[in-house]
Amino acid sequence: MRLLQDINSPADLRRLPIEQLPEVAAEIRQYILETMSRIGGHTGASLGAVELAVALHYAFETPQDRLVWDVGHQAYAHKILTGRRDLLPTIKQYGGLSGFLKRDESEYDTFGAGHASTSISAALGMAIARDRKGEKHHVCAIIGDASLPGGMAMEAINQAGHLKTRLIVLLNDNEMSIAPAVGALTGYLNRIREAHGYHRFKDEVGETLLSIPGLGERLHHAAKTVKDALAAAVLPGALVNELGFKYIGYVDGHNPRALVAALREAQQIKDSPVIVHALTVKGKGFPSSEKNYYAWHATGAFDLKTGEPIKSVAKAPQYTAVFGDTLCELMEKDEKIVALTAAMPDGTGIDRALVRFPKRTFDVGIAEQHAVTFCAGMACEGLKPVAAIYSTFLQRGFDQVIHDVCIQNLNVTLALDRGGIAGPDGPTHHGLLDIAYLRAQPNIILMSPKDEAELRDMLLTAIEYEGPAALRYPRGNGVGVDISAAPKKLEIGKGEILRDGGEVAIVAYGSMVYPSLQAAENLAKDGIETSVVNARFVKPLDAGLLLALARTKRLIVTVEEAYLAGGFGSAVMELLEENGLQDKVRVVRMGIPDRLVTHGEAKLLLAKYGLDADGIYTRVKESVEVLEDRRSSREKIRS
Ligand SMILES: Cc1ncc(C[n+]2csc(CCOP(=O)(O)OP(=O)(O)O)c2C)c(N)n1
Repeated sequence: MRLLQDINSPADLRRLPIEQLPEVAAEIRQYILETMSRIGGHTGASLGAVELAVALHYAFETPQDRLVWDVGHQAYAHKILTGRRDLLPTIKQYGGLSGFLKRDESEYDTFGAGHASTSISAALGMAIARDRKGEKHHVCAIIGDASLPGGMAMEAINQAGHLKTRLIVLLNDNEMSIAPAVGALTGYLNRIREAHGYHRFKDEVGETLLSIPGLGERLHHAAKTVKDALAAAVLPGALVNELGFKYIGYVDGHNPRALVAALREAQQIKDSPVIVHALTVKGKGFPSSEKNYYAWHATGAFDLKTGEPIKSVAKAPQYTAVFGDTLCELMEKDEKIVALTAAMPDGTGIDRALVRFPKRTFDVGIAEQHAVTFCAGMACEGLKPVAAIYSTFLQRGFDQVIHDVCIQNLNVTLALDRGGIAGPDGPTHHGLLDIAYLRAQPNIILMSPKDEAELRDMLLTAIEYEGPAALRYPRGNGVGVDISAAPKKLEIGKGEILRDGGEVAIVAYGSMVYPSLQAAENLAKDGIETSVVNARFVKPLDAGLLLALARTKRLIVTVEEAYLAGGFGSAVMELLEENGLQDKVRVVRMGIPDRLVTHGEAKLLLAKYGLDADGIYTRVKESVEVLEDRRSSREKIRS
């Protein structure tokens, strides 16, 4: 780290001659590789954006000039250059750097991110604020080619072009999302690349024509008119100019000097927004990641020499894999089932269906809102769509779930992966809100399996249910139960009693069932007998079962891996209140309080909120003790 060791802020970088930027980039790349090989992270995405970060901080006067990164997963070089170099080894770990951008982590992180396609909207807002305040600095949004077609980015481009605001958009075009980028706009960007080849050819022909004595000028002019018409059909002009943007490109996104020149040219454009189109290679600079950039978008730890992942031995299959395989099994039997992912084929397990049923499986790109309404349309015509979307990303499709699916009571299945604490990706990625944001919606049923076998049953139940259905399951491995039985339909709104006895009932939802059983065993050792109920459904609740518990137990403890506000426990309390039983039984709700949950290992975070066997044991024990104290005080008063 000859140069990097002295770069503690972008101002230090800007003191270097431009010739040294490639060396700085090489040092950053090596540092990212060495660090990621030990701890894992968004390796490929960040390797692809090293020169972009170097050129941006060189060409712009940051932090006065505002850089607004989209998603933020590719911004490791930006973090290294902005005073966080030595903290990189803590990234995504509890108490360490965030894996994304965070306003309170650095003044250089002008806008928090994690979800895609927000940068142009935010940057446009900042540019408008700058203009209103009479300030002069630049605002530059950085966005990937797969995030550009996201609805929000398109809406922002539409407004920016209309307002003619001074704004720079740097397009980081590596032809990749996590999987290969999809969609017509991707095809358009590819055509720009091809057309540039044509442009060079055109210039060469023009030179030759000009050199013909006497006729050259006229021939050149005629040729230019015809070819410009042709060019307009394919070149950026067709889209970009019509929307009021200027276009600079394309630029080699791994050549800092070329990038700095393009950005400086963009800074001169005062009367409209401008797109700088940089071509990059995801995973740049490491043979394994360049070859297999799909798998290298984000990685675990790996061998720095061979690129081979350092794998931990998994005991049970991941929920995602069980979901993907079960879906294929069901698609085999029922031609009406169609499957969908929004740019996350691997992450959701839809990759299997994409291979086996390519005509019935869709990757719509980063377009969750469209994904939901697209499913609604298919359901109107009798298909049975299954949309596999992370809990956190379905937040994007909130209104679409209400307006297009639930109000019309359409047969759409929402399979929410990463329901619960997502771990190292942190607050933007935790799936802690889905119960609250879905429970109030009309017609929908909501469920969550206790293990991977029940996930199979619930998927079938959701698909066969004639109306909207959502199931949520956590990130990571199942609990290791036998999954060889064929999926069976569950009775809607029925929970199951797993353990019976005592004056206390623990009613657990989804991922919290097994820890509750474990807690019950430990409590029994202390002489506290508890019933344990697997709720299965939060909507409709098993009213019969819950009301019976309320009438017979002294304490009900609800446990969920979700925000308490609007969650499962709230639903139980509402049920008791509706039936006048709220004073009959003491209810303790366990879940996530109204607080931001940081990033870190999921196990650690769950323990922090008492959502593991030990935490449940302790909470139940304390609650029982409180009840005992009250009982003995009452008895004292009576005697
Ligand atoms: C709304 C939303 N959906 C899905 C994702 C998951 N995701 C993270 S990065 C990414 C791909 C982004 O591709 P691109 O913008 O081209 O950047 P690159 O990683 O190629 O640099 C996706 C789909 C997300 N962050 N936000």
